[in-house]
Amino acid sequence: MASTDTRPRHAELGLGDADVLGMYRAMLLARAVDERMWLMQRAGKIAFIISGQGHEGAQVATSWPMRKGTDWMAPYYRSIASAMTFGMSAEDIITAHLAKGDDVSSGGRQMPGHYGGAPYNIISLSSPVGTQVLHAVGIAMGAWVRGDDVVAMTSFGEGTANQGEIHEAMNFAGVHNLPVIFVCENNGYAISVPLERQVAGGSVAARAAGYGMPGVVVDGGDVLACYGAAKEAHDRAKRGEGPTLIEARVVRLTSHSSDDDQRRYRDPSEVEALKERDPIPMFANELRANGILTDDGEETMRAEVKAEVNEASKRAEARPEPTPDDAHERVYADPIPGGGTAVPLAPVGGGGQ
Ligand SMILES: Cc1ncc(C[n+]2csc(CCOP(=O)(O)OP(=O)(O)O)c2C)c(N)n1
Ligand SMILES: [Mg+2]
Repeated sequence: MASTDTRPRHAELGLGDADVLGMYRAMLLARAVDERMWLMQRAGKIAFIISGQGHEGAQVATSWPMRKGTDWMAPYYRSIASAMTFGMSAEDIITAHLAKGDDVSSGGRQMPGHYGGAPYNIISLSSPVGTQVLHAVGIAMGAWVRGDDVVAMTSFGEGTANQGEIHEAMNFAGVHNLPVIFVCENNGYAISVPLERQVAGGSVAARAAGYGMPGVVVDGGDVLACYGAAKEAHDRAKRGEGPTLIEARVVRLTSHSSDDDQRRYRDPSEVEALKERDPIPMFANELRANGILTDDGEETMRAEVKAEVNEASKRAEARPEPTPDDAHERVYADPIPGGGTAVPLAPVGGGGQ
């Protein structure tokens, strides 16, 4: 039966005007940080960039129900907006990309795009795709054993969904009814390989039935649809009803990373058409249609975001570089496993055989 509720969609979902404006601002901020880091990469300050542009709507919306300080996130390399929604600041993100010595993710040890931060309950990720999905299930299992009220959320691409450990993780979470939210951000490509060459059947969410959990497909450009699916998944997990798999169909607006050129494997018309599904103007249009976002409001918000990114990059660049003396810190729990003595690093370019 058709809904007789005449309230705007966000109100039906229990969100106020300030919430949706906050979500829109979070998307703008993530995009602005992302764009700034491309410039810094081109200027030789950042080694490489692996962008979240086009994924922001799904990321902000699916992270929005997560409780800061209680829940846990195991993100992936495109999770810039997820990590920022869950607590990382613009300065944290840029500092990590610059590999500064006091970066919250790893003190300059990790590669760009390897989001994480102990103060935020965001675990550090490994470069082999999909390992974070097992970690999220482990966190949920640990919480269940301890009786803690914790929900773990993890994100990954549709190409990664074909890794063996994703099957293991989802099956285990289904068998043990664990409080996990699996968010597959399906952008249609795994680097240069299109969806039809990676996912048999065309849908990742359809696999959920085999793992005894609900599988939901949402339009990643529809922020409120993504939020609704995530809120329901979060509520289910908290009620002890187990995991959910959300497949958000998003667009990858950039090349896979700053190391490739998507014009080599995507038709120009396809790249041009992506803009139609950019979640930022899509959400802005919806907020405007409901009278929530005005021209003045948007202008102010964009100016604030720009100032925040300027300030964040200035502060991040001024932070100290890591030093050779602390190269062994933050690598092992003990400075040297077994309590040995640190071997001084050879000076760069010095000697050799
Ligand atoms: C185990 C493993 N295999 C291959 C790679 C190289 N690799 C990095 S990203 C990527 C594509 C993953 O595609 P998808 O999961 O769809 O995520 P997307 O980048 O599209 O968001 C690949 C193959 C890797 N990092 N780890
Ligand atoms: Mg992909």
